Amino acid sequence: MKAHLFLTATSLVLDVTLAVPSLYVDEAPNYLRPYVIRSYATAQAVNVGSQTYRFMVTGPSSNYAFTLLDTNAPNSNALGVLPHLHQRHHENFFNSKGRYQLWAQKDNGAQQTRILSPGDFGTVSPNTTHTFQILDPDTQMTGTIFPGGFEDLFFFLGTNYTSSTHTPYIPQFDNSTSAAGPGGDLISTLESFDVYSQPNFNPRSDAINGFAPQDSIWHDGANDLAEDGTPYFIANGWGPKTLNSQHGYQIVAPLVSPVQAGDLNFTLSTISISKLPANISVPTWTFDGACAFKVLEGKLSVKIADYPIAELISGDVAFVPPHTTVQYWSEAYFTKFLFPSAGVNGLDQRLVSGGKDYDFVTFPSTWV
Ligand SMILES: [Cu+2]
Repeated sequence: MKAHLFLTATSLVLDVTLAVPSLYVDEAPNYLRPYVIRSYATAQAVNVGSQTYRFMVTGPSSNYAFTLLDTNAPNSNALGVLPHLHQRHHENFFNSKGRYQLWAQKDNGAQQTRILSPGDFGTVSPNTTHTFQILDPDTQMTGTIFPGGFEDLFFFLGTNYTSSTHTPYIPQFDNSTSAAGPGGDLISTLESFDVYSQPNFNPRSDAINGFAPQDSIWHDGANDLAEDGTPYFIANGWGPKTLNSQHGYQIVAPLVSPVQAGDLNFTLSTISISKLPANISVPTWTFDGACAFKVLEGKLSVKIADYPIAELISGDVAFVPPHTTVQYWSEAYFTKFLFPSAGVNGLDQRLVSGGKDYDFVTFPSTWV
């Protein structure tokens, strides 16, 4: 009799397990739901030239809130894409590893260029001409594009890529001498994807110490978020920071705030967190907008809705739909994640409101 009860209970558990999709996916779902996707998952990958694009959050998976993608590629002597602009999308470039150079120019403003090393950031609001070049063999660009759905461009241009080893990109040298991606003829047909070719843009080649023009501040002073719609760049650790001490220590470094996002209504930050001190319990959050946690360093524990706790390591992404409970904490002593968020009252904004201006990238050495 006891054995029979045990079997019944087991099959009950199995039934429940089958009814709820796993939190873990190999490709972003085609509808809005919580999920965790591992670094270098298949992620609907496509190759464009020698570049491999993986889509961790897509239009369909976020109800068109944003796209989060990783581009892994070898160093190249050529631009990674022909110069272009987007009329309706705000494109953000984060350096997850390696080095790449970014160029950006808005209207008749000065043409800016920076070489981004890990943790550096550049942002391109709508109607800003931009292009990039990959400089180091082990480079990963992490893009966040608002609103979602921009990945359709890459599905159109690229060739599907799956690999049983999940190697970041196919090991090969990039010997191209002209920009990867569509040629001038094709790129002019891409306006339905919100890509407008800018063939007259000449990327400046006069960068010294990784930047031009030479009156710029780059890795030698504070970087601010521009408020006038011009492109701007924030070197790792040199931007504004807030320390929130309400639930352990959390340092928020805003990369795009509501002012810069304008009508597109989003925020983007990095958040560096401590372990929880012994007397503090993990708060439960809910947000009005979709958001994602992409681990940059350390290990992040995330509990979303009724799913089991997920442990995220470097490069892994947890996606959280609007109005969904989420708890997060770190069992590592120092964990840092990239946090794109739809709306203007997401986690980063709330931590900033509850915190104070702070000059450092490390949290205090004693608990408050
Ligand atoms: Cu672009």
